[in-house]
Amino acid sequence: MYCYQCQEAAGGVACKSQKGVCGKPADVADLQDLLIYALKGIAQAVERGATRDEEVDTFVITGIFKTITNANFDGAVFEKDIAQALEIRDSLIQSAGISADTDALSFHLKGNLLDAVLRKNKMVEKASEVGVLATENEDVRSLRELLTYGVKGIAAYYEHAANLGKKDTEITDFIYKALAATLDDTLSADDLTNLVLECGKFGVNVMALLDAANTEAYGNPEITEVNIGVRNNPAILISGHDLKDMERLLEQTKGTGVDVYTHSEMLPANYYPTFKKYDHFVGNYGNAWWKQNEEFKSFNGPVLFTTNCITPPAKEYKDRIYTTGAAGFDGCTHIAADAAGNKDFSALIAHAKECEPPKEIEKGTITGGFAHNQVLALADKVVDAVKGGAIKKFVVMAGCDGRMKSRDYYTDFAKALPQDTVILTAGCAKYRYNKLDLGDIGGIPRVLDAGQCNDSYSLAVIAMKLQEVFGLEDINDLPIVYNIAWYEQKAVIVLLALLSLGVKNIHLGPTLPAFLSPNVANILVETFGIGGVGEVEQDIKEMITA
Ligand code: FSO
Ligand code: SF4
Repeated sequence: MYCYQCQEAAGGVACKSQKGVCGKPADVADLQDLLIYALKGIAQAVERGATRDEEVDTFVITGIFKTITNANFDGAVFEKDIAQALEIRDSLIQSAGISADTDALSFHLKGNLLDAVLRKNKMVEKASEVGVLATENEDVRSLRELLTYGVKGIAAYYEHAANLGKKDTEITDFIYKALAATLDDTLSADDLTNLVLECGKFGVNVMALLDAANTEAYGNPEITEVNIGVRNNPAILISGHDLKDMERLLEQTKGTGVDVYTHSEMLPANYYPTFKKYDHFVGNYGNAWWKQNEEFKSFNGPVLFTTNCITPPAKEYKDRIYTTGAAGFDGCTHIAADAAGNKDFSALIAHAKECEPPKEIEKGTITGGFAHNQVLALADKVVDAVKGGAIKKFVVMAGCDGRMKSRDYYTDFAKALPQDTVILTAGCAKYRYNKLDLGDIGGIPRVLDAGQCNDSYSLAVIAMKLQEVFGLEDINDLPIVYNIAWYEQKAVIVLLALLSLGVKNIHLGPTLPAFLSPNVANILVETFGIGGVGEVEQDIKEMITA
């Protein structure tokens, strides 16, 4: 295995042996590389004129999503998907009459790849032929991987939007174009850089598509006090990002005596008017994804993962883990959609009834729901506070949380911010400071949580609105600084999206991605002023008070 797609890559370089820091076993990492390669084969066929349908799009997008950090650890799923990907690729090649022999870019042979998967002793060899290190030039490799990870983020957000019936072939066209480009040796580093920037543009589009899908289906998020305590009923905990699954679970648990709580990235479901109507939807339990080991033990009931982030479950609760959609873990029950697209969560409900109610780990409430519509409803108040000097700066601290000690930086940074600053957040990064009670400025809370990582789109909408209100030519003239925490590939697309909107001088931490070669990192520094993070005191001086 050689994986360096997330912020926790071993030693800041790559996970290379036995198991990744995330717990992904080497054979699953190899299978993921082989699947991505097989999907790139489909992309090549599409780029050469084969006509794909929505079924192929769904397969490709879910396949990509499964390879995101902490989404799916089930080797059998990847073996099956690789075989299916090769079948799809071959039927596309055949129906379009593409000749693999005469084509300038040769297709990998079906026998080779499948054979490697089926005869495991060949797999490591084949995976290393098609994985990250297969590209020798480190800058080309870096750009190809950056593009692939951006596409992974797009695929994840696209799947949620598509689950709610929102589709856009311009976005799927780009996914094929970008995947095929990563195998194209005729492209220069400049060509790939341009594709990376284009990827950011599609990142904006896909987040806008998902925003429309979520808000049209469930209403606009609104200011909400979310309960973080518990009640005395058996319950199900739901994690991940898929709001359609959230709706299904709330509907199916109605009147059963089983309560529902959110965990980690599902917290923002509490902000949607449609979901608030369910009185058995109690609130949020616990914190960010990496704390699941202790929190799932005390929760007592079954847990449904609708997407990443899964950490390998402890034996005390492994039988209570259920997955759906792109998520998967070997030995845990996976609930797939039926032919009509419905999902049956009755097994979880029956399981919950046999379990003790959740154990209380904290009490009280946290406030959120500041997506673009809610913030714009408060626009006059916000603008007055800025004009009157009560708010001097907004600090975008969106992104991810993670288990590394170095992420204490974000709690310390939030605490050290002057009282006249407001944090704009989205994603699981918020758990580093959303229970600190940082107060408010004239009724405007000092932490405004827009929602999930994809709701970083809301933060961009808010910034553009402020730019308009203040009549500024450049979005970078706003009193907004960006101190973003990243972890996995959805954060990569959020970053590329912000760059495509012209945002400069973003600080990215706790460490810069291992997949950026020194030259590619330089391009980002020189073109966009991207920087890392240092010591809190110094960073506050440079970013806020200077
Ligand atoms: Fe990921 Fe980051 Fe959305 Fe978290 S981008 S890690 S679980 O913020 O939220 O999926
Ligand atoms: Fe390592 Fe991250 Fe890859 Fe997991 S996803 S193997 S932690 S680089």
